[in-house]
Amino acid sequence: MQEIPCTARLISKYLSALTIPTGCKGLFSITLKGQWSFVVPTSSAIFNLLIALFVLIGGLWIGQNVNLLPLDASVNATVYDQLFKVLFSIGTVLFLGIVVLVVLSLIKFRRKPGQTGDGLPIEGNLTLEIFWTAVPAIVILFVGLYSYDIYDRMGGMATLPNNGHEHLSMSKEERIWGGIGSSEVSSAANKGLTAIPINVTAMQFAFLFHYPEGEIISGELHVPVGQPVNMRMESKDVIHAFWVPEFRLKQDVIPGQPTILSFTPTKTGRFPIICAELCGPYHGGMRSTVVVEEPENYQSWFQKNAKTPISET
Ligand SMILES: [Cu+2]
Repeated sequence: MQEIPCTARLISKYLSALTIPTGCKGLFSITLKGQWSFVVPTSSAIFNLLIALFVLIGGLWIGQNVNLLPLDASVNATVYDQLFKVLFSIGTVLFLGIVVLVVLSLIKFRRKPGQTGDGLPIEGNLTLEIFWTAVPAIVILFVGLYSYDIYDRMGGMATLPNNGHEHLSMSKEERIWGGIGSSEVSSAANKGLTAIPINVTAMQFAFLFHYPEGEIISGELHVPVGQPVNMRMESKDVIHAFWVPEFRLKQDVIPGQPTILSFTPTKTGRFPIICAELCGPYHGGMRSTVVVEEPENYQSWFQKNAKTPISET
């Protein structure tokens, strides 16, 4: 006879301790280590309702109160976080629901002592099939529509005027792809704020930031807090991606197809810029820093570095 592993024997010992007292239809009692026990009404609608409520409220509470994201440091971070909270809540409710169902089924439908026959020959359940088709369909449709709405609010669907880059001689035929935050730039323009234009060049394995207004080329991105920044990004070689987790922004940087990324930083600090597209052997080291400063500090950095002749390579 094959030897049963220790863990399996231990689990079976614990499960065999869960007994249904004779004469207690619809009840089962759990006795652990013979020290304490409790009785649960398994068939009761109230019990099922309580479990469903626990899963729903518990999942929603975790989704709304457990924060897995880093500091939010840009205008659209708060918009993104709303979507994340909704997705995390849905995910937690589903996860808890599945785990609770599996654990309850393990206890309720376990093999009883002396049971040697096969299980019931169940051939399908139309109600159940309609239920488990409809629920995911509704959830996915809601997530899709809500994500689209958030992307739209971030300015992802806005038309791409050549904000702040008028000085660049771009042909009319040139297509610019993917722009997040364009609406921020236009709403800032209405308030009399001008977006700072920055050209980003990505290459294996670095980001270069070019400030056309001061002819500055920097390996570090410096921006003032509270002012919109409009970046036009292009790659010299392969596809890279500009990602700042604290800004909740990620945009591909593609060779031959400029992409636009706009944002307004809301908190000062140094945040990591990470390449988020596998771009070669040193992809993991392709990092830079965005330094968000008070406007006066930014101005002094800008004045110090402006028009410094740096030879482009
Ligand atoms: Cu890269």
